[in-house]
Amino acid sequence: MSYVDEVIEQVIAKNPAEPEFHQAVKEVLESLRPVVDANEEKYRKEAILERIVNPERQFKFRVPWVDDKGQVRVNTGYRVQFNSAIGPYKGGLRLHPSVNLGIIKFLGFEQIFKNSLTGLPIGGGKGGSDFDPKGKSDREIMAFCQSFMTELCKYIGADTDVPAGDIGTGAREIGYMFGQYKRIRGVYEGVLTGKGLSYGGSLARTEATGYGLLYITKEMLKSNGVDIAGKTIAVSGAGNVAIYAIQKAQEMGAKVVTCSDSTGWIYDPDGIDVATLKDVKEVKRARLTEYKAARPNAEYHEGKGVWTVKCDIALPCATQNELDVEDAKTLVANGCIAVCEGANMPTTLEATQYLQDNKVYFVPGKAANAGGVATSALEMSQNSERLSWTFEEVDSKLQGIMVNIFHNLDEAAKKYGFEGNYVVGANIAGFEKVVDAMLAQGVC
Ligand code: NDP
Ligand code: 2IT
Repeated sequence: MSYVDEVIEQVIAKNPAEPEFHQAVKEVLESLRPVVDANEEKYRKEAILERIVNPERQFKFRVPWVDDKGQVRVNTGYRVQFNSAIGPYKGGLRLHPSVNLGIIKFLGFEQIFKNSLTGLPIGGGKGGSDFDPKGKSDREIMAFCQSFMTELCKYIGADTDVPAGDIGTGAREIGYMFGQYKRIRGVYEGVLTGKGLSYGGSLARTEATGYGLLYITKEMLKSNGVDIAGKTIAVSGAGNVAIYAIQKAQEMGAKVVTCSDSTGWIYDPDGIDVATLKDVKEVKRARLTEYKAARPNAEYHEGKGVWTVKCDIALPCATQNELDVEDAKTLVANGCIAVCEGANMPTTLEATQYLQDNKVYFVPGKAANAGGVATSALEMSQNSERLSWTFEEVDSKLQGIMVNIFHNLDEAAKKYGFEGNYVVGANIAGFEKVVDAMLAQGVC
């Protein structure tokens, strides 16, 4: 049996009931075959694949907090410190009822290669909790965040592990967590990114994931002779990534006609109105029915359906496995030419294969959404030098990073004979740097 197949089998046997983690490992290891085959003897002796699929460390802890009725509630907190070969662990905190160890491990595993692709010195990690922020009062959110950080603060630090936002964790939650970290540890340091601008946050971090997604999408299309201006785009999600992806796509002259949340989706034939969307989601924290109420020309539909809308480009920006093979077939039948992942692993393995077989340009999340963590690393740099850069400075560095990521993965794909396969390109380009650092650092 090949080394790759052996390790995939081991991962499944040793981590039962973690299907998302299995999926992420399969996607990465399958596409590393050309590199692994070329170095099989050395990698086997050094157990490179076994080391890369096993987190360096993982924490699971109790998070008790008191709700507004005086009732004690208990959630589970996680932090997985996956790989520190190229820098301190870096990755977000997800707050969503679906969170479990397998989900955090899939996200942490992806983060290793994503962070490597940015070219910046950050290792891979991820954390979160099964806490559901929906419908909670500000005081309840603060109570949860303080309790969560009371335990988490033992394992993190500006030079060891630097968490950030993800689903359900935005500026409000980061603020409460930062306050609690400072109070317990007694140090004012860049231990979290995505902070508010008044206490060490970076300009353009809020926009970075969505903007970065559009910078790489535009560069990828350009290199294939396609202009993004004038294209129709379907976006899923209505959170941090989706909102700023829509904004930048419109600035580039494309028309975005959809967005969605966990209960329904919007089709707006006039193009999504970003100011209305921000008001509904960032200010009122309401459902998309409020968007429809403010925009009578728009349609609101319950459930899932964004991928049924005819589009040239699809940008999934909500959550994992939200675009399956049936959706992929519909997109292809409707003439979609590109899918670029704003979310982490939003496309199933079968759907990815179908899209690639049908010559749809496909940029995987670990490359396409790397602008968020890259800008987090820029926030860490600013915190270390105790300076703040201008919006333009950060944004221009972000553009440079995203363009660079595209060319690195394009070249890695070509080098191994997989021209145009950006999944293979991203995984190989991300992996090579991490392995080089792991080999140099000996058995650890
Ligand atoms: P937010 O919490 O801001 O928004 C998430 C959006 O996706 C919301 O519209 C939410 O709907 C929807 N959503 C979440 N879970 C589900 C679900 N199970 N089914 C249907 N819809 C769902 O998160 P972000 O925008 O930050 O994150 C979106 C994706 O991007 C995630 O995969 C995240 O890991 C990834 N990502 C985020 C980065 C960042 O910097 N924030 C960086 C790189 C990747 P509702 O409002 O109803 O909950
Ligand atoms: O998935 C991701 O890359 C993030 N949620 C952002 C991580 C970060 O450290 O900014």
